[in-house]
Amino acid sequence: MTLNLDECYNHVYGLVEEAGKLIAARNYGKKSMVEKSSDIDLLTETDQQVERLLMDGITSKYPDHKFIGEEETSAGKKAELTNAPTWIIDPVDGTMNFVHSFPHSCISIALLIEKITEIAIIHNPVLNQTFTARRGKGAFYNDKPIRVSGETRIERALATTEFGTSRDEEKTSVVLENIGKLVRVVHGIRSTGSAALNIAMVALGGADFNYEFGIHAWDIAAGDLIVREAGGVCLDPAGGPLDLMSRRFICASTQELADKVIALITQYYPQPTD
Ligand code: LIP
Repeated sequence: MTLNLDECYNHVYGLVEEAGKLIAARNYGKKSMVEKSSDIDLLTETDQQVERLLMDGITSKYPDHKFIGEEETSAGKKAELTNAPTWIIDPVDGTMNFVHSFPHSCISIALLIEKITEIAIIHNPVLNQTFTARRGKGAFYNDKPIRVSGETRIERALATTEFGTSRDEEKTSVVLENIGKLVRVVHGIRSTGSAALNIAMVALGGADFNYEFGIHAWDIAAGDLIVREAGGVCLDPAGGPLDLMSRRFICASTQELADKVIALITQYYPQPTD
């Protein structure tokens, strides 16, 4: 039976709103946390509860759907992207922000069927920001259509990027090298502390490009569709097609701008990939 994507979108949108209430209610309180891959890669009870709520809510209606969830994967489950309907979920993107009550964290969720993204939602419940897209139907911010800026000039571009959640020396030096190169050229560089919200800013036209090495599929899957539906491009940071599992990402308002950034930045190939 073919999946009714309207029904599917409405069901998941409702679950995201419900799960978002957990994040919003706890954002300004004290949280206990544990460290995952490094002392700056954090996990809270809320990350786990939100992921569970979303997965259980989806499974109750779509028992054959598969998942790639940040917390299940961090706990040792292998991330596997097959042709089956698969939900890629980051329950709290920007966990460090959430721990510090810095109000920029979000749920990022995407549905892929035969490895093609059909549905994407990025929801920051603390500031009531919701970015959505359906393949071929445009991108929206709080229900209003959005477009990328259309900027082509690197010297007029506002960039978003992150320092990441690893203190690995080799990676850190590439991150700093790239910021050093860009800060001398671009209009400005911003970090929201959430990869998904950084990407959403490009879709909104509030930023002109975003790149990051070391991100995971759950940080970028929803943002990828939202940016493309807003008229932007998403690529591998060396050029060529984006591989959601490669842990490498760049998006930009135009191909011309992406090409200029790609020509400038130093490459990094995180291992293992997703
Ligand atoms: C993190 C992002 C952070 C980015 C990391 C990671 P988490 O996600 O929010 O901005 O630099 O690569 O993806 O761990 O908070 O879900």
